[in-house]
This record gives sequence, structure tokens and C-alpha cells, in this order.
Amino acid sequence: MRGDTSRGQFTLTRKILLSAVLAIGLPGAAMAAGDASVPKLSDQELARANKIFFERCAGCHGVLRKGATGKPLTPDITREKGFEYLRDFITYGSPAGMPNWGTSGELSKEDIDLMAKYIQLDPQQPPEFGMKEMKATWKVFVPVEKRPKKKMNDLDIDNLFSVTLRDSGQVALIDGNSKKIVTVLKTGYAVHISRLSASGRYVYTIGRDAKVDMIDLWMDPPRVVAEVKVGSEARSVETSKMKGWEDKYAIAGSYWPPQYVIMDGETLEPKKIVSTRGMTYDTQEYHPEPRVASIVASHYNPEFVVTVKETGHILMVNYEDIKNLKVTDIEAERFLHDGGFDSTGRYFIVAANARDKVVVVDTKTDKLVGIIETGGIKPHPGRGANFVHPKYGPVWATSHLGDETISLIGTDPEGHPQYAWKVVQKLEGQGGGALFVKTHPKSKHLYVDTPLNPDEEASQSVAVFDIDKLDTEEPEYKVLPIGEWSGLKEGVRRVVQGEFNKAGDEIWFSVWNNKEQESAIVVVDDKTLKLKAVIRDKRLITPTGKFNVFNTRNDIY
Ligand code: DHE
Repeated sequence: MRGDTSRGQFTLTRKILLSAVLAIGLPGAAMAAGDASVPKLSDQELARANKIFFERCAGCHGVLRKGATGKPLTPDITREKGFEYLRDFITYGSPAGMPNWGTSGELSKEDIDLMAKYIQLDPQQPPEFGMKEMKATWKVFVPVEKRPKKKMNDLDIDNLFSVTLRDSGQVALIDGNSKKIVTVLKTGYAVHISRLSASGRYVYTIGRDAKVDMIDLWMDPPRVVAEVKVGSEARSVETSKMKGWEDKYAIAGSYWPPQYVIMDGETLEPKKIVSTRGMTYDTQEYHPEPRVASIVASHYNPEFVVTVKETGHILMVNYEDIKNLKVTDIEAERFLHDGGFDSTGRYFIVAANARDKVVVVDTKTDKLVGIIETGGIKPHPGRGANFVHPKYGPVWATSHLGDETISLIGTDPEGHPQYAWKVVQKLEGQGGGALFVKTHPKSKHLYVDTPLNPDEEASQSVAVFDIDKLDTEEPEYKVLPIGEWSGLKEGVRRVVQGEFNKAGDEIWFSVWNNKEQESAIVVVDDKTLKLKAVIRDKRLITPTGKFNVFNTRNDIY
């Protein structure tokens, strides 16, 4: 299982259920026939091992076990290690980040024995998912001509928050003004993120089961108007943002099969599927599972920026003529993951997390600008945070999964060329296990969460830096005890992902508990850093990501 991930990655994957893959069923293990040293599993054991692997291991090691955030687990490696080594490694984990599945009680002794055998078998390849399969899942619940011609509700749509309810496979739409839930809608399994159409009318969500749902915010109440499944595992969805192309196309990127699909922006009809299988950018070797990580929509060209994790390519996919698709393929760095734009919306900055680097591309010229060592372990910016530093001018910040570093990178090649695309300052936060940094153009604060830090005090709070005081040797931060402010008395109360409201005067944090326990959202007054409100509602099951309509559609972060 995972060998070199941070400890925090443990929770990231353990709940992933590829329901679709499991529902479809996987082909039997293609074992090395006649090799007596290779373990044999019954059909029942194989089915159980498949389920465990996809729930807990595939996110980091990959379906074909070629390795990404976690180490490769191909049979040439695992058979040489042998049953006992693998069993002990799974049981006790490693300080390098492999979770202690046995001693933590997450997996029983029997399951660990099973997995130590299973990973010596040849990897299972889930089915492909082409146009026929996609079309079979595509549903338009409300055809375009039956949708309202104007907004039918009195919601302040721009200040709505689409909130991921991870383990219930739903999103809650929460009114940013009253802080009341407007509606809860069913989406894909273990839904991951929401993105907005350029007009702000439609919310698109992607589930880990690769189901895309499209919500019409003009309806009263807003509801899902179309859905399609684009594979068996996915993480990203985006919509066309270029002037003249607003709401025209949507795109979703899959982990399995490794591909992206361009869809009609109003109906989700799949139009064009493109495989990302191919050569690694550096050694130019074939990789069978290069998964699609983050996708953003260019504001400078009619293009989607598609990052391909394992092979390290960034694809500028021009959607002007999808029958004669033009793709500019930029050699970047392997293990691309999450990222966002600089404050001008021109430069896209994305983490190559297992390489401790970020890559910058210019979406105006479609060229690589640079690859920057961040000086921390495994950058994880979310979309990053843009602000004007008192000394270095415009910067973009990223936190790190593997340590306490928050790196600030200069982003203004014209006004501050001496600092552009360099790490100009490293801040020390509460510790590793950080996932998201956040600020807002109107804010003077930089917020850093640490939900995956093993220390409860860190995982249940956020660090806040005063931007005006960053011009000192060792800038200090305040700690906001968000978990405690939630009033929740039980659970791990992981505090995750700050998101500003439209006005930029308050920031919302999720207090993320297990499915069986109560969770909450805590709202902080950005000026005073005092508690402003707590949203508690029994429908708020495992809230994680929150996407303010205005900020998400305008790439404000
Ligand atoms: Fe995410 C963004 C992948 C686990 C919450 N996550 C992203 C993106 C990718 C990604 C590729 C960028 C999407 C984009 O911009 O197009 N996430 C993965 C994984 O592979 C990983 C590590 C493990 C897995 O198997 O899923 C993973 N992610 C998680 C979680 O467990 C989180 C914390 C809670 C949850 O609900 O799933 C989580 N990821 C998020 C959020 C964003 C995100 C909230 C978007 C941040 C934003 O500000 O836009």
C-alpha cells in the first residue's frame, strides 16, 4: 500500500468507494498461471480485496498500482518483498506516511493478510468507459426549453455556497446571507468539488464515482437538471469561461479511465473524449494510467488547462473546434495535483506534489513560465492565495502536506521582475497536514488550515497571518480554535477549507466529523477574527469543500 505519502493522506483515500467499478464488477485476477509462489484467492476473497483496494489504496497508488503519491506496488516489486514484509508494512505503516492500517484498527488481521496476498497478484484493470457507456448514463431531467427564462427565486445567487457533503453524496446550497440551507441535492458518490458556469447560473459537481451533476440556480428551488457518468473515478470538472463561450462547454477529467471529456454546457451531452494515456514528459516512457488532476478554464483563450498527473503534461485544450481539436502540450513536471490562477488570472500555478515543486504556465502565450522548488514537502495549495505583500508585491501562497512551510511566490513579472516566480518568503505555520490556504482581495489575512495534522490542536484550528506584518523576520500567526467554536463536543472535528463570502468580509470553515456524528460550519468575521456564526443542521453530513458562487466563477482566491 502507500509507502511515501504523508501521514495525512491516510484519511484522504480511506473512504473512497468506486461504487461504479464495484457495481460493474472487476475481471478476475490475471495471475501468473502455474507460478506456485503467487498466492491464490477465491472469487469471494478477490471481490473483498478489490473493494478494500479501491476504497483505501487506489487514490494514492493508482488503479494499476504504478505509484503516484504512494509508491508503486506492481507484482515485480511486491512478490520480491513477500507476504510477511507486506503484511507488516500494512499493519504498522511507516514514518514516511504509509498508514498503520493494522495498529490503528482500520483493517482486521484477516483483511491485512488478504491485502498482503492481493497486491502480489497482477493488478486488476477496470473497464474502459467510452461514448457508448457515457451516453447510456446521460440524463437530462429538465430540457433546456423547459427551464426558466429568468431567475425564478429570490435568492442572492452570487452569495450562495455550494457545500460538499462528502459521505452522503450530496451538496447543500447555503444562503450566504441568512446562513440557512436552501436545499440539499443528491450528487455523485463521495462528491468532491463544485465549479460554476461563467454566467453563475449553473453549478457542476463531480463525484468520485465520476458522476457529473448540473444544478440550475434559477429554478425555485434550484435542482439538478442533467447528469452523466464520465468514467468510474474522477476528481475535476470545469466550464468554458472565455468571453463569447460562457456556459457553452463543460469538461470533466477522470482518474479512471485516464481521459477527459468535453460536454455540452447546458445538457452535459458528452461530445468528445480524449485519452491521456501516453508518454512521461521526461523519460518518454509509456504510462497506462496518467490521471487527470486539476482543470481550469483560461480567461485569455478559448481553452481548458488540463493537468495530467503521472506523465507531467499540461494540456491547453482549445475548444473552438472540437471536431478538429487543437491541444498545446506543455512539458511540466510529474505528479501534478491542485492549483489556481495568480491575481490577474493569466498565470496558472499548479503543485507537482510528490516533486515538492509548483509549475507555472502562461495561459496567454501557452508557454511554461517556470518550475519552482517550493522549499517545503508536498505543496498542497487548493487554489492558492493571492495577495499584495508589503515588501515583495503580488504573491501567491501554498501550504504543504508534509511540513509546516507556507511558501510565498512572486507573481508580478512586470512590476516586480526581481521577485517573479521565486520563493520570496517561507512562513512557518502550525505543522504539516495542511490542505488549503485562503485570502480575499478585501482581506488583510492569510488563513492556513491543517486538517490532516496528527495533533488535535492543529487539526481543529487554523493559523492566521496578518498580511501587513509579513515584512518581519519571523512573522507570527494567531490560532483560531474553530473546532471549539463550533460547539461540537464529539469527533475529530477536522477544520478544513476556508472560503470567503462574496463581500469578502467573512470566511467559512467546515468542521468535518464522521458520517455518524454531527458536523458544522463556522463563520469568522475577517476584520475582527471573532466568531460570527455557527451553522448546525442535521442535514450537514461531513461538510468539506465550500464554493461561493461569485468567488468560484470569478477565480477569486
Ligand atoms: Fe481533493 C481539489 C484530488 C482528497 C477536498 N482534489 C482537488 C483537485 C484534485 C484533487 C485533483 C483539483 C481539482 C480542480 O481544481 O480541478 N483530492 C484529490 C485526491 O486525489 C485526493 C488526495 C485523494 C482521493 O482519493 O480523493 C483528494 N480532497 C480530498 C479530500 O479528502 C478532501 C479534503 C475532502 C473531500 O471532500 O474530498 C478534498 N479537493 C478538495 C477540495 C478541493 C479539492 C475542497 C477544491 C479546493 C478549491 O478551493 O477549489
